[in-house]
Amino acid sequence: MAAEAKITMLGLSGAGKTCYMLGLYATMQLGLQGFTLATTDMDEDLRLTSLWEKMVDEEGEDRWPPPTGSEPYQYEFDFSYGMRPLISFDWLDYRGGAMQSTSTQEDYKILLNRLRESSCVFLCVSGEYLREEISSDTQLGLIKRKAGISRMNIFLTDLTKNLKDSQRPFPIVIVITKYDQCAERAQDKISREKLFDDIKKMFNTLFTPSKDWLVMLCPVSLGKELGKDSLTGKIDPKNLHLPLVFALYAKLREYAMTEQEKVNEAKIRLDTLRNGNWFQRLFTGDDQRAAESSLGNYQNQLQEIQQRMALLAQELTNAQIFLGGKEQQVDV
Ligand SMILES: Nc1nc2c(ncn2[C@@H]2O[C@H](COP(=O)(O)OP(=O)(O)OP(=O)(O)O)[C@@H](O)[C@H]2O)c(=O)[nH]1
Ligand SMILES: [Mg+2]
Repeated sequence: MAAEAKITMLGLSGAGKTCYMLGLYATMQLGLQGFTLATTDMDEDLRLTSLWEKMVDEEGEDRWPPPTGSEPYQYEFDFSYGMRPLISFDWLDYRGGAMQSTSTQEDYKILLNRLRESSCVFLCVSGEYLREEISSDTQLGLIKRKAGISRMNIFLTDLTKNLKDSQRPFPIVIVITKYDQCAERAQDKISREKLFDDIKKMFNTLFTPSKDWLVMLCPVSLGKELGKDSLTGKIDPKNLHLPLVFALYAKLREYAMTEQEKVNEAKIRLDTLRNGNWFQRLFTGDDQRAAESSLGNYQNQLQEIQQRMALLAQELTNAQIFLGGKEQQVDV
C-alpha cells in the first residue's frame, strides 16, 4: 500500500537533514510516549541503525554520516501507538545540492515533483546561522542566502499554486537543526522570543495574515554538548519527534475534513429521503436504509480519525504553531 503521508525536508547541503532522520528513527523506534516508528523494509532498518550507532559510539569526523550522494534514498515508515498503526508515511533523503541545481537537472526535477505531492514540508535551518541577533537587512539577506531560504521560497511559491482546498492551510515546520549551536543566546524566555522573531523575519511570507500556511517552529538537536564539540560531544537527541507528530496530525486533519464533508452530504441526502410524503417513502425505503448505513459508516470513520488526532495532539500542547502569523492552540 502506498504511504498515506509524504514528508519532504528542504535544506542545503550540511543543514542536517540526514542526521535528523537518523535520530528521529533511532529515538522513535524505541518508542516515545507510546508512539513507535518502524521501516517497512528490514534492509533499510539495518542501514539506518548502523549509521546511527556509528554516530553514538564513535568520536571524530567519522562519526557523522557522509553527505548524501546524487542517488536519493526513499524510506517508508509505519507510525503506531502501542501496537496500533496510526498512519504510514514516506521520506526522501536527497543531497541538499539538488535545491540549487538548475531547473533542467534531474535531481531538481525529482525534488520539485515530490514537493508537489507532499503533505507536509520541513524547512531546515541550521542553528549556526542564528548564533547572533540579526541587526540589519544586509545581515538578514546574507543569512537568507547562506541558509537557502530564498531558494525555499521559490519552492513554496510553486507548491501553493497546486494546492487543493482540503490542503489549505498547508502544514510547514521550520526545523531549527543543530539548535545546540545557538542555544546559548536563548537562555530565558525573552531572548528565546527574540530568536524566534529572527526566524519570523527570515520566513516573513509564512507569517503574514493569510490562511495559506500552518507553521510550526521547532528547535531540534542531536545533543546539547555538540554545540561546544561536535566530534566528541554526547549524542542525546532533543525534540526530534515533534515535527513528525505535527506533520502526521495535519494529514489526519485533512482526512477528518474530507470525512466530515461525507457525513454532511449523507445527512442532507437522508433528510431529503425522510421528508418525502408517505407515498414517496413507500418507494424509497431501501434508499433510506442504505443512506442510514453509509452515514453510520462515515461517522464511525470520522470518530476513528478524531481519536488518532487526539493522541497526537497531546504531544503538541506546548508546540509553537502559527496561522497567518497568529499563534494557535491545536484542537481536535
Ligand atoms: N552541533 C550539531 N551538529 C550537527 C547536528 N546534526 C548534524 N550536525 C552536523 O552537520 C553535518 C551535516 O549533517 P547532514 O545530516 O549530513 O546534512 P545534510 O543536510 O544531510 O547534507 P547533504 O546530505 O549534503 O544534503 C554533520 O556531519 C554534523 O557535523 C546537531 O544536532 N548538532
Ligand atoms: Mg544528507
